[in-house]
Amino acid sequence: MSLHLPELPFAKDSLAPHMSADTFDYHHGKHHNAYVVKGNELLADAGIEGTDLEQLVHDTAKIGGALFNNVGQHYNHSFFWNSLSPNGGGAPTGDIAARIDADFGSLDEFKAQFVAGGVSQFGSGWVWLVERDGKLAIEKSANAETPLTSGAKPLVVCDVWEHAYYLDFQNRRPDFLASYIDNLVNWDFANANLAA
Ligand code: MN3
Repeated sequence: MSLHLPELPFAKDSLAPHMSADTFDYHHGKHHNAYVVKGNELLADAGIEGTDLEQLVHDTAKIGGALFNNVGQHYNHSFFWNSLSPNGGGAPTGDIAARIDADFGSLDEFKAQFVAGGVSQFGSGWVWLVERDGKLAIEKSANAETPLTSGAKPLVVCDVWEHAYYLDFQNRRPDFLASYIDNLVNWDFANANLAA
């Protein structure tokens, strides 16, 4: 088995009301698990083994199709759980705070651009804070795609597939994205990725 469903790095009821235990039962327990199960089937069919997830993302991106979609979704979801924290949101600290001020002008401007990026992703996908070419940037990706495969360093991500927010926010994707920045985003994870 190359892919393993990670434990959530927090209690599944600890992000409510911003993200409910019901959402995690479906999103982590069913959606993410399905990508892991299917991804392992397709990796076995393709004769690909390996446990380094970033390497598997790079390798399967060259192949594409259902194989990449399942491996990419496993990577994206694992990154998303780590991008959330019961103590998240609010003003960042450390290097990421200074870099946001330098590259976006202010936390408010960063938030506005992040929400706009997630809202403008048509259909299913993701909105990311990345470091690319030495600058912080907001990038969106469709379906299972990730900026990792085009040379950026992902810092945090928010899932904008409807399954990420429909139980808690119904169709209000803009409110979900604002709540992510205000209440959930894990700045410690962003700082750790920035420093890596
Ligand atoms: Mn999802």
